[in-house]
Amino acid sequence: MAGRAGRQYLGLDASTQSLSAVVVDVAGDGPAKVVLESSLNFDEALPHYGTRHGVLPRADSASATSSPLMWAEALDRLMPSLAGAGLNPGRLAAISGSAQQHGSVYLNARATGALARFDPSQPLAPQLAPLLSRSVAPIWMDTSTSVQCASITSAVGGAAALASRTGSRAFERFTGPQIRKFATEDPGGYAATDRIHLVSSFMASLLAGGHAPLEPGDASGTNLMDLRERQWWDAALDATAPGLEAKLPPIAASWTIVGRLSPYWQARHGLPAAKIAAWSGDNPCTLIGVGLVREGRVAISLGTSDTVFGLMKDPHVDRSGTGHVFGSPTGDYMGLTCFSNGSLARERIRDAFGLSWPDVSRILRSTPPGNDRRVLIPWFEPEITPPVLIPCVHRYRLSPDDAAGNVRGVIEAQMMARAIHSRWMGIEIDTIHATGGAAVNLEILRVMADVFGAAVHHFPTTNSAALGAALRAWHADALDEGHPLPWEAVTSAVRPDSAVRIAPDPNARAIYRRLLPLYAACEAHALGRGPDPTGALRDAAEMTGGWE
Ligand code: XUL
Repeated sequence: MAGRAGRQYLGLDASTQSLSAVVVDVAGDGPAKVVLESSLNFDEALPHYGTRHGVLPRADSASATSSPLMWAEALDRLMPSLAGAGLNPGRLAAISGSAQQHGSVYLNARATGALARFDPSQPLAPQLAPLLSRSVAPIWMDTSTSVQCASITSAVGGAAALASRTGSRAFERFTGPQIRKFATEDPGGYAATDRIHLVSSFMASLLAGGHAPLEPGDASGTNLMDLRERQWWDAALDATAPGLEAKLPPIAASWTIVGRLSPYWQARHGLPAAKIAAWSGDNPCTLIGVGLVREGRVAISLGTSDTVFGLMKDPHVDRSGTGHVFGSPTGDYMGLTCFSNGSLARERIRDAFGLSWPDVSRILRSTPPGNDRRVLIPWFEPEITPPVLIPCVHRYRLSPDDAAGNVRGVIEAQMMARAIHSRWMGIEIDTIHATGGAAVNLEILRVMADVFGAAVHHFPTTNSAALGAALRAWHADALDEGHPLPWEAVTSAVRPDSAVRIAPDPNARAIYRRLLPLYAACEAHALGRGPDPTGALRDAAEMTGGWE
C-alpha cells in the first residue's frame, strides 16, 4: 500500500508490577515485526514509592492501592529509553496501550487545562501531584467493597439484572463499587473529583495531553456499562454515586484516535506528534496479542493474576456469577474468568522452600501427575474465583513441609481451578494459547495441557498485552488513514512458537479427569460448603496402587 511503508507502532502495558513496551515495524500491509521489547519494574526502578509487587503498603489484606504518580514517572522514564533501542521516532505513527483493569484515578478540575500544558523542562510526576483529588488509585486486588457491591446489586434489581446488563455481577474490584466506597467514605474528596479515569484512559490522557475516552473493553470492567449499548447504564450510575456520569469519560470505539502525543513528550523526549489510539485493559489487549480474533479457542495468561478468556460473538453472560463478559477490541465480546492467586501464589511456594524456577521445573518433571491424590488449595491472597475474602491455604493429605508435593500441588490446583471455573463459557477447549511471564515454564504448560486435555501453544512474546496494544495502534492508524485492515491481517504475525506445542498425554489426562471432581470437592470443603474429601482422596490413591 503506497505511502504506508515502514511505520512503527508502540504498545505500552501498564500492568500491576511493571510498565512494558513493545514496538512493531510494519512495511505496507505487514506482517508486523517486533523490533523492541522493554520493561521497567516498579519496585526495582522506582523504590521511593515503597511498592511491593506494584502495590502500596497495605492497611489490611482487603485493601490494595497503587500510585498514579508512580505510573506517570514510569512513563517519563521509559519513553526516552526507547529511542535508539529499536524505536525510530521519525517512523513512529501511533501509540496505544494496555493497563491493569478496574483501577481508578481521581483528578480535580484543574487537570483539564493542565494536562495540555505540562512543562517539558520539569519531570511529569510533580506536575501531576496537584491535579489528583485522591492520592492513591484502588486497584484490581482490592476486595474491600462487599457492602457497596450489595447495595448496588439491590438498587438495580439483583445480581442477575446487573450481570445481564453489564456482563458481570457486582465484584469488589470493579470500578463502580470502588467509586461508591470513595464517594461514601470521603464525600469531600468525591466532590473535589472532576474526572474518574481507569488506568487505561489515565495513561492515554497523560500522553495525549487531554482527557481521553474509555473504550468498551475496559469500561465493561466497571459494573457501570450497558454491554450491548456500549454506553454508561443510568440505573447503575444512579446506584453507585451522585452525579457520576459527569465525572466519567465518554465511551468511544476501541479503535478511536484520541489525540496526538502532546507537546510535553515532543519537547522533553524528542518524540513525534504520533497518534494516540484508545488504550484498553490488559486482558482485551492480550486477546489481540495472542491472535484470538475468532471464536472457539481460549487463552490463559499466567501473570500476577491468571486469566482464562476467549472471544465471543454474542454476549453469553455467566449464570453462575463466576465470570465476566467484556467488550473485545474487535467490536465483539470476550468471556473471562480471573484468578487473583496467580504468580504470587507460585512465588509463595517457590520461596517457602528456597527454590529457583529451574528447581520448580525439575520437581514438576520428576513427580507424578495427580500428586498421589494430595491437594493444595492455594488462596494465599483473597481469591476472586471462587470468591474468598479472607486468605486461607488448605492441604488435603499433603504435609506443609513436603517441597515437591507443594510445588506440584500449587500448579495442579491452579490448572484444575482454571479448568473448572471456565466451563461457563461453553467453549469446547481443544487448543490453548498460553502467555504471561510464567508461560516460559514448559513444565507448567505440560500440567495445563494434561488438566485441560488440550494442546497448548506458547508464544515467543510473553508480553502479549503490550504486543496487542501495538497491533491495536496499527489497526486504528490504518482505519484512520482510510485503509481498514481485517483483524486476521493485523494479527497475522502472531504465531505460536512452532517449537513449543504441548499435546496432552492420554494417561495423565485420564488421571486429571478423575481428580477434577475431587479437587472441586476440596474447594467446596475449604469454602465450608461440603464434606471433607480426604477419605475419597485416600481411596483414589489406593485404587491406583502406584501403577500409573
Ligand atoms: C481482570 C483482572 C486482572 C487485571 C490485572 O478482571 O482483574 O486480570 O486486569 O491484570
